[in-house]
Amino acid sequence: MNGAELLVSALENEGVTEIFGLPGEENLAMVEALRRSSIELVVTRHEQAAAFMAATHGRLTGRPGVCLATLGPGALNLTTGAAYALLGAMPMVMITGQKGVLSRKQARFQVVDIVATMTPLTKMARQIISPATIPALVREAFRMAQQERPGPVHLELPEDIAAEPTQDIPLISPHPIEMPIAHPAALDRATAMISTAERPLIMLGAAANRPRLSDALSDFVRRLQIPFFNTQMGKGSVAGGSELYMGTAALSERDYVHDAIDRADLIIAIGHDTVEKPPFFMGPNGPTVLHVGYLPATVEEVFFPHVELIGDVGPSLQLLGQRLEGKLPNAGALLPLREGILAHIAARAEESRYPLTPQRIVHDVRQAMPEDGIVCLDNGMYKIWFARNYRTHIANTLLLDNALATMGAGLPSAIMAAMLHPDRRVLAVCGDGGFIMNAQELETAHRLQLSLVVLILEDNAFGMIRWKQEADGYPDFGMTFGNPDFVTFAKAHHMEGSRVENADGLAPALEAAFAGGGVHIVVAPVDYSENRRVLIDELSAHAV
Ligand SMILES: Cc1ncc(C[n+]2csc(CCOP(=O)(O)OP(=O)(O)O)c2C)c(N)n1
Ligand SMILES: [Mg+2]
Repeated sequence: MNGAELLVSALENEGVTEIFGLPGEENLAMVEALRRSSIELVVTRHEQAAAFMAATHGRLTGRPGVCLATLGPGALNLTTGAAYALLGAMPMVMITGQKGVLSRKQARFQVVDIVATMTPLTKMARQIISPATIPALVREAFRMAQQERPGPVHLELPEDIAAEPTQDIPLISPHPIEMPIAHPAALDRATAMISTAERPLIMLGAAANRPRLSDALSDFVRRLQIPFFNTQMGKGSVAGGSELYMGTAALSERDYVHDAIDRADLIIAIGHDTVEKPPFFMGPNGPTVLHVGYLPATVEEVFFPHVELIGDVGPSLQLLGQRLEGKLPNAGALLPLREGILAHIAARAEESRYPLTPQRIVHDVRQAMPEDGIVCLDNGMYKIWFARNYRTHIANTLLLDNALATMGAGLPSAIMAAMLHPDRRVLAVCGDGGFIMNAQELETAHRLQLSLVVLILEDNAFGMIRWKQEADGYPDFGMTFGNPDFVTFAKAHHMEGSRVENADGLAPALEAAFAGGGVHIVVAPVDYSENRRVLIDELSAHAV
């Protein structure tokens, strides 16, 4: 046995079934060990995509996804994925190669200090300097990646350590760890606060989307009957309970959902993570805020909770629910605002305009997606519209990144979702800018024989920034570009492509693409004049 083989058996011991990556010569012992193992090596065409996929695996399953890259250039290509997992709290393990540490026959060729590079981007970054340390390091890496707050870790395996003969050192088995539940004193304080609130409102933040939390959270909301809204990343965390849904805070202020937020006297913020663009701004005269989280809140200028309920969120909410169920005469105080808010959001959803309006696109996508269908967004203007207008009923059915908010993650995250859920419809929604950033992964999706539809919204521009540029009063400059013919582009990748040619064309195009199976590209021209009309003009008027 050598170091690489020991590392691979330690990964098997953690239950790893696939590794995403793009190897280099420094990984060859590792690749050979993988070939002889039960773990599948899923080759991607860019390391960044491998990291996005591994992070999404962590996000959707709660178990770390694993990615692999070589030293220097390969490892550096993982860094955006590391930041994506770090800010997004997604458990991930990155493994990179390195030149030998005991002898350097190629001097400094391709050598970059990757452990130092990864240190601020991870929860832990370590070089493996002897095979003997591998079992403990791997166990520690997985424990760190998975435990709250989850995130990425990095292990560097130099090629001489990978090749070094070693005995069969015993592995360390993982065991379940139950987190402590909120203290009774904190439960008393929270109970008193919620009981006396006149206009309570629940906010579901990013951590509300942890895969294991969905049942307990949904149960809590149904028991209390307090209306709720969510942040962008908290979207879909409550199953059912849709008669209590007040909207999504896609903007920080002035949107219709803020009618409820601004009137609340208590906000029960469950799992809010301040990596997200603020769902509302706390100020001196605002509502009281109760933070419910796995970990204490981070205090910011715009978020400084008054009371905290810390501990394993599911069981803690169960205890809180027991204390409060049926004892909240004011639970529904803000509910009368619901219909008005949702009616404004749904406005013009069926408008027949071509190019299509963002509202119509969201509406037609919802029609094409079954309740359990998974929509994976890249980053662009449409993200605000999807966050605001797309209704979800099942946890983690709208994957978006409101933390690093990086372009390029839409397609890789959809590939991962399609691998994990071959029985469900999966749709990547990308702008023409973001799609091209990782378009090379179409080949990966095709090679893996996935069923997946990619919707490209075409405005020949970095639309989001163009909108901000206009909103800030700058002249229109530097944001436009040309595109390949995406239908031909699809054909060149041995897949189907279609272009939406009229206002009623999107829904049937999506339906046909899903019915056809395999990977499909659907291109829809988008009319972004609604950005200004709704998100600036209409909402400014509404705020007055
Ligand atoms: C990697 C990266 N580069 C730049 C940005 C800044 N940015 C945010 S949205 C956006 C425009 C996206 O354009 P596109 O993908 O075409 O979507 P659109 O807004 O046009 O719908 C840019 C450049 C970013 N978030 N991530
Ligand atoms: Mg665009």
